[in-house]
Amino acid sequence: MNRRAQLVTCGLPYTNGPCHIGHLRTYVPADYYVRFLRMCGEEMVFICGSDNHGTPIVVSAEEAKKSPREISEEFHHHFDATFRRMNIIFDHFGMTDDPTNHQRTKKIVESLIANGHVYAARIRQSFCTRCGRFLPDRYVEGICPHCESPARGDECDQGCGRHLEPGEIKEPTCLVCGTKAEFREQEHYFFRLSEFSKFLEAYLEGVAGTSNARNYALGWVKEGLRDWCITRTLEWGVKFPGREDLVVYVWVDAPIGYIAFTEEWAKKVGRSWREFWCGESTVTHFIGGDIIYHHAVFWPALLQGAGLAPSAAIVASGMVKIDDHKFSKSRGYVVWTNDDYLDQGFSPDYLRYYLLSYTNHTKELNFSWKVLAERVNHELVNTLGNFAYRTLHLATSGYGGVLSGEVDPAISHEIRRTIEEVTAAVKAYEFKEAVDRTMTLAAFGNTYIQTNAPWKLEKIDREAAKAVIRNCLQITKALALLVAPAMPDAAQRLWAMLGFEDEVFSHSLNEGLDPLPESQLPKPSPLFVKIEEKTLAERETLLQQRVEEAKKRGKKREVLTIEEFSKMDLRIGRVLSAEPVPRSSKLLVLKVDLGDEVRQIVSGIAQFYNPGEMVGRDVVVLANLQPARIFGIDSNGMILAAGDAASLLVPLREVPPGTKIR
Ligand code: B3M
Ligand code: ZN
Repeated sequence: MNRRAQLVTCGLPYTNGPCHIGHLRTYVPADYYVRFLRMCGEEMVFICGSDNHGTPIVVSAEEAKKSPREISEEFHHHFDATFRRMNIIFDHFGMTDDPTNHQRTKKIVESLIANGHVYAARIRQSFCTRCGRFLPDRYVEGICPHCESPARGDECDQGCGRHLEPGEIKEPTCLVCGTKAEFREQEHYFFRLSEFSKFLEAYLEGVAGTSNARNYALGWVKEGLRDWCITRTLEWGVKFPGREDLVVYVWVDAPIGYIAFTEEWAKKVGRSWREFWCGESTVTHFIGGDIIYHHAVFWPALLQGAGLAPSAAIVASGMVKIDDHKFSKSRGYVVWTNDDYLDQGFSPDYLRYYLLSYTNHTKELNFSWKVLAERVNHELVNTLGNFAYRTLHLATSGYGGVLSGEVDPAISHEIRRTIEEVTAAVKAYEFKEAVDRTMTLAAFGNTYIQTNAPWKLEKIDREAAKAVIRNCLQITKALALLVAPAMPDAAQRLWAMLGFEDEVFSHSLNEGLDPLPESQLPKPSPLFVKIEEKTLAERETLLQQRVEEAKKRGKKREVLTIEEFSKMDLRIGRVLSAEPVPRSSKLLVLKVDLGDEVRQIVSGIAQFYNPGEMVGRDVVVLANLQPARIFGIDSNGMILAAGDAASLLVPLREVPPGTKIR
């Protein structure tokens, strides 16, 4: 067994918005991992904190008319409290803007400089003449130079996912005022990342964790690394040593937060942070799949450059979808941890179970209320809950509690095998497999109790019935311990129903094999409750409404510039002839005089107008619509009409055919 402690961290949430299911997709498995290994007897330290710096927070603070520190403190407390409600319990939850991190960042940057890994260079940077400032990172939007997708200043978030260096983005516009930005020269500091290629290749070959982290990062390193600009022109952040006008890039001081928070924790408990960051004990990072680059490329190079030990493992989770749509707060595809879930009275256990067992950790996870309800009702209620309840009910109603005697070796064998296999899965970061395997023990118990039917057996052989119940109680005990890291609340309740007065977490998994002491047991109560149809429908409706509202909002916000409007060639046309289109009840083919030419236009108005009444009419024509073939007839333009009954737009006073509409 590993006698050294293991430090586990989670990616730090930015303090500019509330906790949602996307966050939990990383934190719940990390919490499960930590709790599980603790129950295997390992010493685990679980560290996280909030990420307070960087432009997203400054932008949000400006919008909220608050200081970045104020807004950071608010969301810091929000995350701290929300994680606790979800039973994600860190040993320490710090803030990157606190003095420990300012000091630690300064020291590390100074040693990078002293070790020759940093140089100054003049670069072109986006500058907004209207706002009169440089536009770091999220202050600017434009086009990705690699894949031409719309991108943010420091990241191609909608396209290839690449990190963008300052000045790289094409067609930059200022996010605050919408003005086209220009490029201006400015002095910045660079980290010689390119010189770490060899080191990174070797490091990544050996790093533990999930293969997605290792493989993506190796690919990037092999593509070739460029030096990395580590300063920004911003007030908010950790000052670059010796420069009052520059702060370090948030992706420098945020991971250093992991060290600072270890320091803060170590101080509380009288230990040293060096134990973890100088190579003696291991560090494992749990992160979202979108920040692999930062943790598997920048971060190990920074640590190495500063003379510290690169982390032992990187565990990257797949992305979250909502109802098969890309997770998107602005488009309404989001589940807020408090408002939508916990405040509605749902147990943290259910969501934890779902997040752990929906799919492999590195795969995309789709959340739907329907699937949540199905899995809770079928697996938790019908399998695990049902088995535990039947066992405890039989034991208490027929025999008053735990019965004396030996557990069948075949049952002990099954329990031992489960513990071993689940442990192996957890250590391989296969959390779905671990939780599913745990549930197969519950299913095994159900089959066992059903086949042996102690309620019948007791009428012919009471001793044999007792033996069956004793076996079932042993399985129940093992289950309480095994499910505890996934569903702490349910496990604790089950533990109490088994007659224990202490905390299930003070016990090790292997105690699942130790016989239960003979004792009286309290009357059991159901472990889980079903999610009702009605509740499910409410949740689904709310999500749909939110998506609809977001659509409406999105439409309203789509504004055209006058230049864009004038791209439309709208003109008055006079209908010269109109004929029905063979085999179509909806279409008329019109010849329209546009002054200097006659156009053929197919129009879907046959249900509302006879060909005869169209001839001689003046109508509004969109003349530069892309030509199309409709029912085999060329159509070159569009007649404008309003509403479902196609009320034609006509000029109020007569104008000659071809007159431009402005
Ligand atoms: N604050 C959030 C993210 O990009 C970012 C993580 C920092 S981890 C050092 O997911
Ligand atoms: Zn791109």
